[in-house]
Amino acid sequence: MYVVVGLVGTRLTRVTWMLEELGQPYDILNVRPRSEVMNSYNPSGKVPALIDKHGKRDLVVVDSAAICTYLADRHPEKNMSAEPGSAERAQIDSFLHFAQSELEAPLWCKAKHRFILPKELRIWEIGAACAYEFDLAVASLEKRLENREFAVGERMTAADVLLGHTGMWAKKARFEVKSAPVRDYFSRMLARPALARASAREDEFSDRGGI
Ligand SMILES: N[C@@H](CCC(=O)N[C@@H](CS)C(=O)NCC(=O)O)C(=O)O
Repeated sequence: MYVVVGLVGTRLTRVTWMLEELGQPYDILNVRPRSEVMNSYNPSGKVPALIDKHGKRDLVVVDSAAICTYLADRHPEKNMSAEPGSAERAQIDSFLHFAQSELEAPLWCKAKHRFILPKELRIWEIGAACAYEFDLAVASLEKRLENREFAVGERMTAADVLLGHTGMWAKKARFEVKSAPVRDYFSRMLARPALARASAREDEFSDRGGI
């Protein structure tokens, strides 16, 4: 049994989406970043964390990409990752890192300067630089996807969850996606029934985050 800890409507959705794709039952403990409960699961106080209650002791995993990789590895029969050391695994991991360090980074940078940082540290004009970097990342993604349906292979993997969620974030934050193939890819990912189920579960909570 899994418990997803953190605020719904944030990167936590990557974890609920992944669990829905894997068909695994889970509970959600809806707590705000940097709250006492969140700090007890993640030293940075950031959301999300996953508690895996399968063993003798609870295992806590933090960082959304690591959680998605862990879940894919725990359920290899669902084929959402690949054997460590294989070419496919290297590609999946590469997309997971790309999603965070290139595609997500400008979205997060802008969000920090709008809502997160202490007011005196916020730079309003950062938005233009973030949009510029996001355009570069989208152009790279278009090349990397080569018009495939999924990021790697013929099926949905953890990489698609991370990329798809970041596409959803870009839409909410009104970043323009200046690539038709990438827009189509995001649309396909956001139409996944598993994401709709994850959103419905999260809708049970009124306290939501913005991304
Ligand atoms: N690398 C982490 C980043 C987690 C993160 O920054 N989460 C945001 C919400 S989506 C958060 O907790 N922000 C609160 C803060 O930075 O104070 C992950 O992917 O899980």
